[in-house]
Amino acid sequence: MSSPPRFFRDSSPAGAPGYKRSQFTYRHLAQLASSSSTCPLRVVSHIDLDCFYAQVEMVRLGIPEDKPLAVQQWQGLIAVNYPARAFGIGRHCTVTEARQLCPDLIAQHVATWREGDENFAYRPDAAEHIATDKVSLDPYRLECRRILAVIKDHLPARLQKVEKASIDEVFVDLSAHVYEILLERFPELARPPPYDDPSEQLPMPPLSALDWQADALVDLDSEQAELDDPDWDDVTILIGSEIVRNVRAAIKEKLHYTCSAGVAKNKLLSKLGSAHKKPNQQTVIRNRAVQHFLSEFKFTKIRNLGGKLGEEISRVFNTELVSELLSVPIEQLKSRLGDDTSVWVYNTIRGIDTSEVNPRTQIKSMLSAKSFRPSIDSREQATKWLRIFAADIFSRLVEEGVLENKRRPKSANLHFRQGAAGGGQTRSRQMSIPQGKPIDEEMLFEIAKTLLCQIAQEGRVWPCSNLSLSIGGFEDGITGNMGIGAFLVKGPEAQVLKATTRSAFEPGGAGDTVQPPEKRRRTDEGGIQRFLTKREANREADARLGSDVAAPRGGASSGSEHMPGVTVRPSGPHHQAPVAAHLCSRCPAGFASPEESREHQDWHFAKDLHEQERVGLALVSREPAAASSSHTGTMRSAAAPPKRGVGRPKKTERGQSKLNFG
Ligand code: DCP
Ligand code: MG
Repeated sequence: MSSPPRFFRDSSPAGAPGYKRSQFTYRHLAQLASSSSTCPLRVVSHIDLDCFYAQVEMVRLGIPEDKPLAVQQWQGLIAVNYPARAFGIGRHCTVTEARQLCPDLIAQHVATWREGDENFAYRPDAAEHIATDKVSLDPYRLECRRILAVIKDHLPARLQKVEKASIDEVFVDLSAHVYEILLERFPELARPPPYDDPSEQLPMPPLSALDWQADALVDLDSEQAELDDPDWDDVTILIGSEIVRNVRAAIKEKLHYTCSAGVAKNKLLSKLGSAHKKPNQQTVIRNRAVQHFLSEFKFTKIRNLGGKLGEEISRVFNTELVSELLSVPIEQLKSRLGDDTSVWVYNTIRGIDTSEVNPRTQIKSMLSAKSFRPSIDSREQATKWLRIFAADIFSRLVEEGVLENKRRPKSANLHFRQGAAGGGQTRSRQMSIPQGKPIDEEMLFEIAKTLLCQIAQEGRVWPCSNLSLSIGGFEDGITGNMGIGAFLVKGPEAQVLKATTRSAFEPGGAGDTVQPPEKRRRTDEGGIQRFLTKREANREADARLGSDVAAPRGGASSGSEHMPGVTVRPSGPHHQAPVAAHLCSRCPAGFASPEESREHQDWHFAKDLHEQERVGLALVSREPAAASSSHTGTMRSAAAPPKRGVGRPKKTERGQSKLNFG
């Protein structure tokens, strides 16, 4: 890849009089080396798997490439391979319609979790079990990871900038890598600029023709510029396209998947490029071709203009075409869209995008959800789903590096849609995730149950048509792991630590969306003494559990059996029959008031910490629950127009809207 192709000649000597000079300078070259997002020589690629879920199923089942296959979710289709598309089958079709179009269609249902089962599985009867199954995207997420690994393996580690944009697409900023290859091929570029002045123009590239091999090269308008000599931006994009071709070949060779790619100067253009010619092709948009390429588009096809913003622009300016919007002066855009949005739109339709390729996939929140048709009407049923949600989210947290404390969420939220399917009111409760102990699946399950318990306490909440657990407020590099030692510190320091720990466990924390102020627990007292001595109920529960045994793990011990169905209740001053209106989700205790119930939860928390210290665990060391997760929704940050009233489109992972609520 790094040996000079035969069609290169020598560069024109730098600074030599009479020679045509490049439009680029030595400063631009330095910007390329540092992957500056404003560098005009920048090279970015967007790589998108072809009919991704369908390919995963084909490879998994060993189905030949020319057989029509679609991936089914209940009665709908969520991925369709290219042979099936030739029959007119698309995601809009039902399975029945698709079979009418192509009787030989292989319709493979996605894997599902089944209520009460520990693991997801491919089940032949999944389509008939919409009420008891929840879609699992784990097989696709697993393949996504393998693909990412191949891509990263193929690029020099110190130069790579890869951003996972969704389950089947990545952006790669190739600038620094391209720079290195450029200098290998054209060592004269490594020389200092004439007069040591970085604003000096580069010599022209020494080439008569560029070999684009099998790339789809976006046309230029009319006779324009093809006659112009290639400049360094053409060369950098050519080198980028060589790298991408090799990456795609590696994915095909190692994992048997085809993908399509766009190669251009930024994310906006490369993304449009990858979709331009599918499947299994790459499209190159040279800088000189940008305007012509974009002018043929409807702007609603452009990233972040597909949503409400795009709709509003087409309504206001009565067009959907980039070519027509190009003639609208910036002042006119500003008068209708506001300053920031106008500038963003103005630049975008001209192919200007300086958003960074962000190698850290910044997940903002994770969501696991299920819609119930018919609705469910008991806490026991809901609790079974909470266990699945906890497993699902935990396995994604493991991927996010939570076990290594790389990132950690701060809050958990349970949304509960009350009423028959489609209608009703949404209730939600949020609480902080305790910062003093490692997160594990069980902790998430306990939190979810506590939140459910709070919602259920409101009374008259059943039936439930939709339930979702989400976590958010991710933070990098956590340092605040305290363990039980924090409680044993004396003096003012101890007060601070106690307060921190207790507030971290407060259900009524900052983001609590529903809880009325009077239900928030007091924060004026704390510490393990309080937890271990105060409540008779806690002692009783302690005795029941065994004094040095932390809350039980595993479905049976913390599942519906322990969800208080109002059977065994400790006796004592705090829960005299028949009141047990506030029931603990972890043990058989019941309480007369929500405050007592929350204090009891704090006791559980403190006891867990105690147990953790006792067994000397700094971190939970368990294998990722590969077989117990499902991907439903992950919000990510994305380069986007500035926020404004007209509903900035939110970047969600593709498939989310369709797959969230099995
Ligand atoms: N997906 C989904 N529901 C949607 C869109 C997508 O479940 N409404 C899932 C299935 C797809 C995967 O996400 O396989 C990737 O989405 P793409 O839009 O990239 O579509 P494909 O990869 O299937 O096809 P293409 O070849 O057009 O990229
Ligand atoms: Mg795709």
